[in-house]
Amino acid sequence: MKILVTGGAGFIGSNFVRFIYNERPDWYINVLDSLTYAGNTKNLDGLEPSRYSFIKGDICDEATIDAAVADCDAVVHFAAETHVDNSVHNPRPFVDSNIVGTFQVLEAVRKHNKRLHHISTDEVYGDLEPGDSKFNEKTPYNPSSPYSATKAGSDHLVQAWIRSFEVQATISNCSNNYGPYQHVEKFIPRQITEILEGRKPKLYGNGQNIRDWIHAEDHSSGVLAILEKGKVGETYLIGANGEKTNQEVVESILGLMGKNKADYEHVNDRPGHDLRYAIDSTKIRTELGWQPRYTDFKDGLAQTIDWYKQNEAWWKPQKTQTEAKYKELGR
Ligand code: NAD
Ligand code: TDX
Repeated sequence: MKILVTGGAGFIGSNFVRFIYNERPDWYINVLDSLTYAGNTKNLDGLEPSRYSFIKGDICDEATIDAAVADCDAVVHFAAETHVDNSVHNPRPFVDSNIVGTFQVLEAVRKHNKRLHHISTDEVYGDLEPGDSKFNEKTPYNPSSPYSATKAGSDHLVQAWIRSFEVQATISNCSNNYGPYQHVEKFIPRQITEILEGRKPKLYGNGQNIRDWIHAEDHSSGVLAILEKGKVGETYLIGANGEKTNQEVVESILGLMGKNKADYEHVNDRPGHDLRYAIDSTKIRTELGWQPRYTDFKDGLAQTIDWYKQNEAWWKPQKTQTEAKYKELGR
């Protein structure tokens, strides 16, 4: 089995590559990544060239993606612009990579008749009020940000290519991931590294927004289950029952890092900030027998904090520029 992983130098993509490398020793992995600010080849250090190769290239480039898809058995498509705040500030790259890029991936798998798994997000469903039922595979799409609208657009393209051209594709929509190798622009790594640099964690608005946290390794095992056992044409939601308010997460990080739990500050809210996400993952659990390994969020969080403590050389180069961008936004 030779798989092509788009976006494999990013946070979840690289986690998936390492997961497959360990779990499926007879598979060959080819990564295609354009190395935006979010991609880093260091995320893939240590993989044997006999089992892995890397192409620096853009999924929007027809010739590049066509050649890479022709040369594999299956594609797992992670490549995307992923940060909601960036999408509110400058939406264009989101339309390019998430919509046009996914279109090019679909055209290539259609032409070469290859299996595709498309990685999406729970944000395509919009947000929930605290008492609402969790998202499931039948929840109507209702995206709110340029990020989630372009991810929703990419899902619709995949669904259309399945129906119109019988492309052999599956889709997964996962909740908020955390773990090693996540860019310091994202919530959890930002707060850990703020504390490590002697500053206070920063909560948007009142801190009562709820996210449903899953460890990136559990997301990877869910994707592998779908790739091997999923039914073509189907969508699967991946989640680990990890709902927490942002305030609870910041308090946990402060506590685990030996700080006063109240030692955070409130900053300007994100425009259009979604209130709550929550995943009902019954389908993947019952139909594919998948279950998460990290069932205790605090254990996973402690492991993640340790990783950032031990890998300052990995995150330091991104930190100053990231905080300068936040300063411009007043966050
Ligand atoms: P990330 O921003 O860390 O990584 C994205 C990767 O894609 C980077 O390596 C980047 O260089 C690459 N990339 C971007 N545009 C590209 C292009 N045009 N051509 C080739 N490569 C390109 O993102 P992530 O958090 O690892 O997310 C990966 C996927 O998972 C995305 O599709 C995202 O929507 C989805 N997802 C993320 C989360 C989350 O919590 N982070 C949750 C659910 C779903
Ligand atoms: O400094 C911060 N303070 C803060 O309170 C940051 C960076 C974020 N937040 C809040 C905003 C959100 O309510 O924390 C929550 C999580 O924020 P992000 O890490 O930006 O994630 P989110 O907007 O929820 O989107 C993430 O999960 C779904 C990923 O970035 C997406 O790619 C994925 O699809």
